[in-house]
Amino acid sequence: MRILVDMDDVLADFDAEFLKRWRARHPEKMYVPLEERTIFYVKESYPQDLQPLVSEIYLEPGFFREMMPVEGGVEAVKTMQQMGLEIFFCTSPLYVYKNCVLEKYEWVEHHFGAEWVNRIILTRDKTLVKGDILIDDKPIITGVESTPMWEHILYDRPYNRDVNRKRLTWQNWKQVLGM
Ligand code: U2P
Ligand code: MG
Repeated sequence: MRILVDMDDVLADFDAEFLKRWRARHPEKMYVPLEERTIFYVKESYPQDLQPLVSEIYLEPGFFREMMPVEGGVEAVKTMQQMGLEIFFCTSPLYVYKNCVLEKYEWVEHHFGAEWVNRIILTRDKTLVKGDILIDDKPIITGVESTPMWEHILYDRPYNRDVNRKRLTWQNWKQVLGM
């Protein structure tokens, strides 16, 4: 059984890192609390005039490296591996990839250990990757393969709750996967 695990907002807390930086830098400006997010992309969740300031934050050096782990995620992935499951990280770099690509590798090395860097699959098209399950917070995942080999199980987030699909968190993954 091969499990593909997404990184941003599944293992690394992109939304929390963004909100922390946004509120510190622009305390006078509006913000969208995580529970009120209905749109996957943080940039699209903000009014158009603020969008350049939003992307400025997640494009800056250190953003991807300094994200906190999502609670329970590192432990869950290591437990899965100990149970004999084959784990790969399956993550998409930003289109503006300069800091993000290097820092995703650094993040995995720091939070999982150097040997786990071998398990990173970095791709803009996850439908091309072979696996049994893809755990990902993105509501709809599309690419050149119209029928990917994996089953998409949602990592539960406020902005994907309108999608009717099996979902889990790092608190209930064993029950959901029947393990
Ligand atoms: O857009 C490419 C990838 O960057 C992460 N991302 C980007 C913008 C945003 O608002 N939220 C977000 O998570 C996602 O990376 P992944 O979850 O694949 O690791 C998105 O696919
Ligand atoms: Mg994600």
